[in-house]
Amino acid sequence: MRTQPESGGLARSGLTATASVLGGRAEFSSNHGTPPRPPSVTAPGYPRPLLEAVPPDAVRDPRMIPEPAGASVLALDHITSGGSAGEKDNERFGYPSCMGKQEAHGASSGAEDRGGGGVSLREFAADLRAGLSKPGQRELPSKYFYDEVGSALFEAISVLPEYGLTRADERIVRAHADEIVGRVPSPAIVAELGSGSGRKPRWVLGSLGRREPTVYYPIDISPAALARCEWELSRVPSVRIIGMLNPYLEGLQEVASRRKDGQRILVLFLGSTIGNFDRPVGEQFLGQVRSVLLPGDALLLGTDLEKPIPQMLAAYDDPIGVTAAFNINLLARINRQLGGDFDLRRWRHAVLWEERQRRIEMHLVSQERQTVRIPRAGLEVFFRKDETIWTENSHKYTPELVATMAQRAGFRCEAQWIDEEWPFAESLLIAVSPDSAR
Ligand code: AVI
Repeated sequence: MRTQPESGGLARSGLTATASVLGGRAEFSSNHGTPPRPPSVTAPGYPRPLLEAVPPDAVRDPRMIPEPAGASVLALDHITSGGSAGEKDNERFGYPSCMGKQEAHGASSGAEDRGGGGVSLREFAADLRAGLSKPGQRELPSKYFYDEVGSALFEAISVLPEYGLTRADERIVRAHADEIVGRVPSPAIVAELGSGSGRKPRWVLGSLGRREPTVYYPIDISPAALARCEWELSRVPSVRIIGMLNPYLEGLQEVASRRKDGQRILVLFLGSTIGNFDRPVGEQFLGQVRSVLLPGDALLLGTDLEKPIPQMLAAYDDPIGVTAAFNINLLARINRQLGGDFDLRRWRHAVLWEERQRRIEMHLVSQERQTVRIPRAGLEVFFRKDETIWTENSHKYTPELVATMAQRAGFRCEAQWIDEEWPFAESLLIAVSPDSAR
């Protein structure tokens, strides 16, 4: 593991060499059939889908969307909810996560119909209508990957030999927890955007707990994810856990409002979740996080780095098909929750490296002409052969780009650690005052 914590500066990583290897056009990889035509992000070229529009009222009619069995609202004393209005702009881009936490950006809280992972079925239906009726490239927000099945599949992805991201993230945090904590002034409280499995924050919390009694606020809109996180971390000495059932920014605001005089906040945003945002939205999000913090507060940001294209493609198209199942489960979820009749065997998973945006894209390819009905979303959609539904972006970074983004958002990069086995960066960003940022 390469360590580059240089106080007040960014040590060179040597990883820039990797970037030059990544020349050339977008590449496709699929173990599940012939590669699809590269989908176009900027130049549509597909005819408008055949779509039966449904009067908006029909969608609002609660009778159209029955309550699912076992709606996922857990009653946990120690989980607090500040209610939710929604980060509609950001939410449009489908904030991702590994535990349904991308729903943290706009899903309404309360006793609404839920489809698992805290998602409202009305919202799901509305997002389907918007994404599948898009002229040109159709798309679905990646936040809908994470129902119970999708979250389990993501857990499986995270242990695949081809997908080193999660292990690298954890390795760095584990190896450098003391150093990370040592760079955050005392006393500090910790807020995590997304509650994950609890494996990664454990090391930081352990280290903080040895320094001083501390409070950890995981922020997630999935009660199940918060409950699991709390269970995983309940034995870390001197750490009190208070789950925040909120969208990320609302939760963070709530945490900030609870801080006592002199306390610092350490925000954890791990797992390269930021890579699933569109780049400008990711940067904007960092700025929003900064606006909730005070100068001197810290953000530990995990970002997956560029690596040779075949390695990146394999990470999202593993030979045993777990990622394919993860992708196709999105259609299965539509069938389960909204009564869709997607024939899953007529779809295949496809992955490409988009050179200009420097991101992996995941798509679902229609293997033949077909019409799909989704009654509870009021949709009937015709798909041409080889037409794709764009389901996810996973942007990749260079260490320098992370530092630049951070700077534009009002942070300075205090230190960066890079895993050598799987290029991945953990960057400790310190909020600077607007004056010193100029
Ligand atoms: C959650 N997120 C950072 C993952 C990623 O790598 O972009 C989601 C994922 N999609 C396919 N495999 C993993």
